[in-house]
Amino acid sequence: MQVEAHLQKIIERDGKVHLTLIDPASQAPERAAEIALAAAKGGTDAIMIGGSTGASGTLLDETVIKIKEKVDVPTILFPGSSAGLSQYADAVFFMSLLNSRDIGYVITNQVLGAPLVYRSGIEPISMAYLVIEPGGTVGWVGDAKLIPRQKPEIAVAYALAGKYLGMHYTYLEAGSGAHTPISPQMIGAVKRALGDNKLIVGGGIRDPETAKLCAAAGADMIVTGTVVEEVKDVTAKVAELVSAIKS
Ligand code: 1GP
Repeated sequence: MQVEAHLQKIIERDGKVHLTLIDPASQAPERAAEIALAAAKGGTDAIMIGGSTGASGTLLDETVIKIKEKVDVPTILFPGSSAGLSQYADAVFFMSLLNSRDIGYVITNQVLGAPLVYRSGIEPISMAYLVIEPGGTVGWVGDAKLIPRQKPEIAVAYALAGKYLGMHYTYLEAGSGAHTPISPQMIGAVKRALGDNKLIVGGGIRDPETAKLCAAAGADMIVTGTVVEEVKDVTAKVAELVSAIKS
């Protein structure tokens, strides 16, 4: 499956993409697969699998395998380090945390992981990953020099640097469970600078209104994780989010 081309087609057809993030550390693989199936029934376009802590090894492999048994939508790894790779996924967001102070998150983990990506045939999708205030766990783990919420121009400068380095996607991350998502002003400024390059936005998006606001501001893809893991009726919640961003 060519995942990047597949997502591009969805953008051409629907305007926007919805991604469901599942953290293997949050539940057993069987439950992760149930959530993924329910999200797919609600209309999500792909399942992202990963997390900042504990999403590796057998637990990660089993989570990917179980999810793939249940759903047809693509599975995309969202690794917190080179340990976040699994040969069973369709693709990986091959990302560099550009505003990290730790060279490990900028390039060393990528060097360690690249041979596995090469051997396994997982599709790498190049991505500039930018952590914005408040940043949450990923900001702390990734030693990010957090981009201030009210400074879109700094996010624009990073996004342009990523684009000029050849990255296809830019991800504005507020941190999983953030109390405030990325501001529409920052999303709009970054999308204007990126042009055709794809913009993903996530962190703290819990309801259709916020998802719609982020999509209308210029996000090509919206990620929701926490809300999907917490809610009882996953299919209904995802359907609400999907219809809000695609309408
Ligand atoms: C985290 O952006 C993602 O990496 C999703 O965030 O868990 O807050 O939806 P939430």
